[in-house]
This record gives sequence, structure tokens and C-alpha cells, in this order.
Amino acid sequence: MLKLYDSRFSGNSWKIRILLNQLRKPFERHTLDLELGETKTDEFYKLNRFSRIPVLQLEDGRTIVESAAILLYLAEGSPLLPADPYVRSQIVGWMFFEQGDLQRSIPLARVYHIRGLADKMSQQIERLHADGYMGLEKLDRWLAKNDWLVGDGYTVADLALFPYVSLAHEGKFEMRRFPYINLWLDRVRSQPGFLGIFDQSSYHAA
Ligand SMILES: N[C@@H](CCC(=O)N[C@@H](CS)C(=O)NCC(=O)O)C(=O)O
Repeated sequence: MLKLYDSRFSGNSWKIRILLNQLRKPFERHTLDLELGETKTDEFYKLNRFSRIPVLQLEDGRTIVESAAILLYLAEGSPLLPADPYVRSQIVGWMFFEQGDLQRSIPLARVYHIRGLADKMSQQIERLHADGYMGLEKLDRWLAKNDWLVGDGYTVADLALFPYVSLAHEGKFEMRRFPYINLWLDRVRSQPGFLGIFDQSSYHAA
């Protein structure tokens, strides 16, 4: 059975759990505690050369690291990742945008807030906000004219961007500024098989 190494609060891991649920794939969940340094052990390094979650371990023991790579692997052959090379290039383009333009600012501002470090890190948070808003503005502009990131329906690109954009308010990003993003977040939430960050998948075996 597939094994997913994740953590409770991780948006990158949440992406994978939503997809596994939507694809109805059974998996074992191994939830690590990041604050205890459980990703920094020699044993975990053998699973992920970057020492972080999420990690998907296949039945034969091989692992896939990086949330975008895991999403692409799992979605292969499903309607969430169409076969057409141009469509796939658009999906991968959004995944790069997520990693390059949103992935540092939103998660870090959120971590500082939820770990009670907001006062101490206020200058860093200000810079993270400035950076994150640039990405969110680009996303909102696209969604003003498009219901979905690629084509006419939900794809793995929407799933790659959804978790951290939906969690940005926890890092005190002012999300009322982005009406089209908010409509899109609701569209993603209404997809069959969607799971909240603390919901348990029906396909979660352990
Ligand atoms: N680019 C990676 C980022 C993964 C990542 O930042 N993981 C965080 C949790 S969401 C983590 O493991 N942090 C602990 C650490 O880096 O020590 C991905 O998309 O999977």
C-alpha cells in the first residue's frame, strides 16, 4: 500500500491527501511532528534527501518527494491530468508558479503566526506579505477571467495552489482583497472528494 509521510498542519501534505481521497486510493498515513525535528533524522533522510514532508512511498519502497512531483505521479491517467502535452505544460507552469511565487511567503508567514512568533518576526512578515501579495495579485487577475487555472475544469494545478492560498489568512494576508480567488477557492472546495485539512480520508488505512 502507498505510504504518505506528512504533518498535521502542512498545506503541502494536505494537497496529497485531497488527491488520494479524490482518486479513491488507499494509503497509510505517517504523521510526523516537525517541531520535534522528526524530519531531521538520518532515518528520514533516507526517505527524503531534502529532509521534509510530504513524502510518498510506493509499494516497492521507492519514494517520491516534492508535493508537485507527487501530485503529477498520482494524477497520471486521471481526468485531473489530461494527456494533451500543451494542457500538461500549462498545469506544470502553474505548479512552478506556486513553488516560485507563493510557496515561501505564504507558508512562512503562517508558521510565524501559528507558532506565536509574529511579534519577533514582524519585519520578516512584512517582507513576506509584500512578496506574497505580488503572487496573489497575479492569481486573482487570472481568475477574474477564468474559472479554473487550466482549461474549463478542475485539474491538479488547482489542487497544487489551493491549500496555501486557502490558508493565507492564517498568516494574516488580507484575503478580502481578492474576490476572484475567494470564488475559485469555493469552487475547489465543492469538488467531489474534497477534504478539509483536519478531515480524515475514507481511504486512509492507518
Ligand atoms: N517544495 C516542497 C516544500 C515542502 C515543505 O516545505 N515541507 C515543510 C512542511 S509543509 C517541511 O517539511 N518543513 C520542515 C522542514 O523543512 O524542516 C514541497 O512542495 O513539497
